[in-house]
Amino acid sequence: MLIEALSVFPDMFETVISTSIVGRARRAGIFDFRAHDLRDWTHDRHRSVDDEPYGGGQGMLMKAEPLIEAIESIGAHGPRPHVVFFTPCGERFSQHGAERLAARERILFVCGRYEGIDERALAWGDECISIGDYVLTGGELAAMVVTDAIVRLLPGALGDEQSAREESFSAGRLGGLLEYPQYTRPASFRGMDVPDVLLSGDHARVAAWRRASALERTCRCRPDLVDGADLTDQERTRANE
Ligand code: 6GU
Repeated sequence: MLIEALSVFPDMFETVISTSIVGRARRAGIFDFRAHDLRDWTHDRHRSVDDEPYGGGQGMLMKAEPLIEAIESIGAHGPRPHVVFFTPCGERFSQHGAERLAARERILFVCGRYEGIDERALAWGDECISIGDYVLTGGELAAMVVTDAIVRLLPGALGDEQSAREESFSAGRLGGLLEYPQYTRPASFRGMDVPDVLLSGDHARVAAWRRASALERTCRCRPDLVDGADLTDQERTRANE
């Protein structure tokens, strides 16, 4: 997979793309990443990428021409990229969205800055993504969040193929519940003890405790997820108490 970013701050991506699991996956050839400087597609002396909004109002907008020229010229070689605009007006990103994007051969992330993007440029995109209900100064961090979520799903990116599937939000073993609480050594620390059941060696009891804990935690922290979770009748009853 090839992931590219179009940005006025192309250097922002370097650390994320070369560190830890994402960095290892890149060095292993599981994906490649290229950042493009939007100013390379400007033609004026000041290399301007923004201008004032028609109709008035505060702040500056990203101009359509450099964006469109850049998208066309980046896409002119190789497979057609799936073009994603990052803007707070996009559809909210989710694990399902990560799974969808992870199946693409080539993705171009277009990172918005300033107060917004000239609406006409959006026609050159396949979708708009927001990473949540808060406002960032630009789409670069959002693009890195999405890159991280995608890369760890690519075959071979994680040491253990299972680990991408069994955690929070995946449709796997936990059926859309949050992950259960976990502990490692020591068993006792500053008066805080690991639950006895986890030390019991009784795998069925451990599994039952984890399932009940995942349900309890989901009810407490993310009640919005409970409706869509895959629960037994008994769990559904308990969740509604
Ligand atoms: Cl994609 N961009 C900006 N500027 N702010 C955001 C966002 C994106 N997603 C959430 N907030």
